[in-house]
This record gives sequence, C-alpha cells and structure tokens, in this order.
Amino acid sequence: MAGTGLQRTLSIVKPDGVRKGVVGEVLRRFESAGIRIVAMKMLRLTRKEAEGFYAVHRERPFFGSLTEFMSSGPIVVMVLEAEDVIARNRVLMGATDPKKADKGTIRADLADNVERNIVHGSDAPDTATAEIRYFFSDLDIVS
Ligand code: 3AN
Repeated sequence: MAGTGLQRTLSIVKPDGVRKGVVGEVLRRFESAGIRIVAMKMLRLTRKEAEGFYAVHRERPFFGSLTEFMSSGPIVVMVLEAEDVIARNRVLMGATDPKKADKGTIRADLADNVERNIVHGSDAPDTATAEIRYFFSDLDIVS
C-alpha cells in the first residue's frame, strides 16, 4: 500500500483504560509498532470540554452518555507520529465495537463495549490536526 508520508494523530486512553491500568499496555503496542509518542499528558475533562471534543456527535443518541463517560475520570492524551499513523493507529485500535474488532487489536483485547472502548484515535488528517490542537500547543510537541 502506498504510504501517506509522516503524519501525526491524536490518541486518547479513555477513563476505562486508565481505571483498568492498561495505559502502559496501550503505549507498548504503539511503541512496538514503531510509532513515536511526541507529546503526552494526563488530565480530566470537564463535561463541557468532553462535549467540545465530541461536538461532531452532538445529535447522536449516545452523546450524553459518551460525554458523561469521557469526563468521569482521568484520561491520557498523546500525539503519535509515524508514516501513515492515522490509519495504522486505527488498525491497532480495531473496530469501534469491540465485539466486531479483530483479535489482537486494542479494543478486542481490552474493551468492554462500544462506548467504553479504551482508546480514541483521529480518523482523518483534518480531524487529527483539529484534535491535536484541542489538547496541545506546538511547544508541547517534540520534534
Ligand atoms: P471511533 O472512536 O472508532 O472513531 P466514532 O468516532 O464513530 O468511533 O465514535 C466516537 C465514540 O463514540 C466511540 N469511541 C464510542 O466511545 C462512542 N460510540 C460510537 N458509537 C456508539 C454507539 N453506538 N453507542 C455508544 N457509544 C458509541
């Protein structure tokens, strides 16, 4: 498959991942795949901040539950950098619904259900740029 060049994407270990103690396991999978972590922090989103982050899902029936969950505890947000990392991260994560995710993916191996699915990853270059900017300034990202 043709590469898409060096990219950055936003990854989040969601509150369920932090609660389960699988932050290290998620990071290990990224690093083992040759993906570099170029920025990282732990924080807890307010409900308003979670609503801002998931604004594209505002009309979806699960919006209230999703933003409540995402603000229910600390998360780890990071910027990943590698060739074609947006698509590669989504392969490592697996399908949104862990029941449909391929074996060996983060969600199939670690997640409970479609909402509490351990990780978030940007889905395209424009959303990656916007999502990275939501959490990090240029000065936070190592080069
Ligand atoms: P992905 O995270 O795989 O890109 P999206 O962007 O469609 O999936 O959904 C964003 C988040 O919304 C998911 N990570 C999940 O937590 C939640 N979500 C998606 N679909 C559902 C659903 N049918 N029921 C509950 N939560 C959902």
